[in-house]
Amino acid sequence: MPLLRSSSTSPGPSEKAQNRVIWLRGTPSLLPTMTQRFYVTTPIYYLNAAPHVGHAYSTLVADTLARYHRMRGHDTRFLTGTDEHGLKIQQAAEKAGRSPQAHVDLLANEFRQLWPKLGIEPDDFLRTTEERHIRRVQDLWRRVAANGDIYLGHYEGWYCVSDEAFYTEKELIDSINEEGKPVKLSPTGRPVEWVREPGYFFRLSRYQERLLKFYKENPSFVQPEGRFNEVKRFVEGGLEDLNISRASFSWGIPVPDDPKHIIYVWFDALTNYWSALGEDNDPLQRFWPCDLHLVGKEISRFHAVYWPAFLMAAGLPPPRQVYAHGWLTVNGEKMSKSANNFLPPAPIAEEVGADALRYYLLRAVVLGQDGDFNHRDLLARINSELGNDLGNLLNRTLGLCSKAGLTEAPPPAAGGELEAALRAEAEEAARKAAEAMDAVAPHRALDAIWAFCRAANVYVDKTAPWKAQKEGNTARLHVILGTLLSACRTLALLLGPFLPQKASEMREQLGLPPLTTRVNRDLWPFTWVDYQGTLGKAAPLFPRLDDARQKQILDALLPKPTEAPSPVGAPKAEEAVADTMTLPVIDYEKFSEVDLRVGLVLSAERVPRKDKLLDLRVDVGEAQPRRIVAGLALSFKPEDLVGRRVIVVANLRPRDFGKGLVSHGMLLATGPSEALSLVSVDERATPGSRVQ
Ligand code: ME8
Repeated sequence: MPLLRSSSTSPGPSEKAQNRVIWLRGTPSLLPTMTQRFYVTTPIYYLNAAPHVGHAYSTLVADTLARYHRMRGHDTRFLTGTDEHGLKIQQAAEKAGRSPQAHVDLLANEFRQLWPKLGIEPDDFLRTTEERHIRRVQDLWRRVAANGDIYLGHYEGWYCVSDEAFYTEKELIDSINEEGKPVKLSPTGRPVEWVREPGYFFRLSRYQERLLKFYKENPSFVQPEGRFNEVKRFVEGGLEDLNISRASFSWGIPVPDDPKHIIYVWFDALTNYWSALGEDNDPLQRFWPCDLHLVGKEISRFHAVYWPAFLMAAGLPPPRQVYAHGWLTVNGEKMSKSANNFLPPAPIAEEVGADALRYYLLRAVVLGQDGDFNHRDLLARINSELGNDLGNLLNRTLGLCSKAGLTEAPPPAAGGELEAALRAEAEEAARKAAEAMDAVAPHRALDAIWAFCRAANVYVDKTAPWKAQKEGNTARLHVILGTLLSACRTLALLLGPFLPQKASEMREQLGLPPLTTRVNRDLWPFTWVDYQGTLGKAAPLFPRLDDARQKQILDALLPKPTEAPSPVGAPKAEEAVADTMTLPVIDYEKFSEVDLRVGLVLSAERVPRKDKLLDLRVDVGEAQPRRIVAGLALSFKPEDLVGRRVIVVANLRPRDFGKGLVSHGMLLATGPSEALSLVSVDERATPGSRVQ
């Protein structure tokens, strides 16, 4: 849970943040006169590629949290931006035939202009090539150097340009390149190179104890907990001094007083969270230390180890929390160049609306875990959850009001048990959603809000207002419609952070003025309020997407493979006969990561226009048989395979052969593709049992 902090005084520019903050946990109404602050950041994105749905995800979660805290009356700041220095950017610019500055100017705009299209409204957008940032990076460097924590040395070791990270030998992965030669890769699977150059070092080794003490004193510093354990293990394993400059290229911020060196891109980038708050006397300094750095899981070490250590060395307080979220795949596949599936978010928002995209990402992905962006699931949720549950509720309510001849909300009335129960549901939803948002769990908040939305729909069915109308029971009809209007008003408030556009459309239809937030005024609907006012004009909130429209959307949005996929699900023939002696020796741990299972082939069919492929259904002990597409057709007739027990690689990433043909596993086989032998087991083996 992030910690909220309060200040009873309005901060003077020269006050030291550490002296005036009081930290509070959880919902804050205990100290209503105190201003609570919330400062949230996203990673600043590299400009070597266009923004995709992964970038949108982090930024969207931060935006939703910021909107929630603003509604709670907290003094809120939300920062995002772009990471524009380093060798990776210099190389990308060279490849594009532009100067690095022209290159970053062009790409930074793509990011900046994207956010409003997704309803994302950062308070600040920082570019690391801006003067205000450069000055503060050099300032931080000087502070760390003045503390005796920077020295000039000589670096010799592994560097990964894609990760912009130095690695020790033991962190690297042994692999084989396309020519079959052994190579070393970074822990993220990218190429590394041996670097030898003079460089400045940060005395990270001095900070092991202080970091461990800090972690102990701040038990929720990194979330989720599993990531925190990884960070702790890394620090407990011993810390080496960190190279924090480069001398072999020039696209970066010069080291103060030694411009032959440029500052290492991570020292530069991490400082954005602090540099965006201006100089020491800037009123924005009240936001330091930051409450929440929201990042992808792959960069938790930079944020949870190096960044607090740099800050400690500079005499500044470390951030309050780092939340490392999981990675998104697209229709079950990792985003990659070859799959051509780096999904740009703007076209999705154009097709289905920004709020539908926001809802999908926030509800369908459990923050902290890996998740999948699935186009069909997106459309299904728009129709069922947004259209049927939410849109219809508002539409039915306003429709019933209009039938009853109401242009104003009826006067408040207590009603009976059903009304009391719905009011209780609303208050419970508000409480649970606030708790979830305080714990950085937007998906849980939406679960709670939807439970209330469904309860309101059930209330309509149970109270059957059309009956009251038919019977001429106006008093009862007014109680029901008044309750429903109040429920819709509550939903419009609860959904404000998640669906900002639709929430304000809901308010408009209900005849409510636009919501304006103010520091120290809590607008969260913890208590039920009877809606009173003049009703607005009804219009469908999420019009139903019929089959034809869904097809049109899918045609527009589904990634198109750029290259013909290789025709087999099983390994290529030449790989299958490769001499294993050329492969590196691996530990049992590594082998045990491959989930081999006994499978029973239930059906097999040829694939039209793919003469090597067979489309199989294989029982691997799960609730449903798996679809496995394998390159077996030149060696087997489909009917020969049915009933055979085979060995399935069950945890291989799904592979998309195009046109909806997705393989969820691979069969072990050997031989050239026209004379394959399948690896099989005898009939005693139960489908689904592990092979090890
Ligand atoms: O690492 N799923 O920048 P970057 C979810 N400049 N989130 C994803 C994602 C995916 N598949 N792919 C990317 C950098 N992201 C540095 C950061 S911060 C001081 C410097 C999101 O452009 C996620 O937030 O590689 C991840 O951490 C970030 O984009 C990486 O962006």
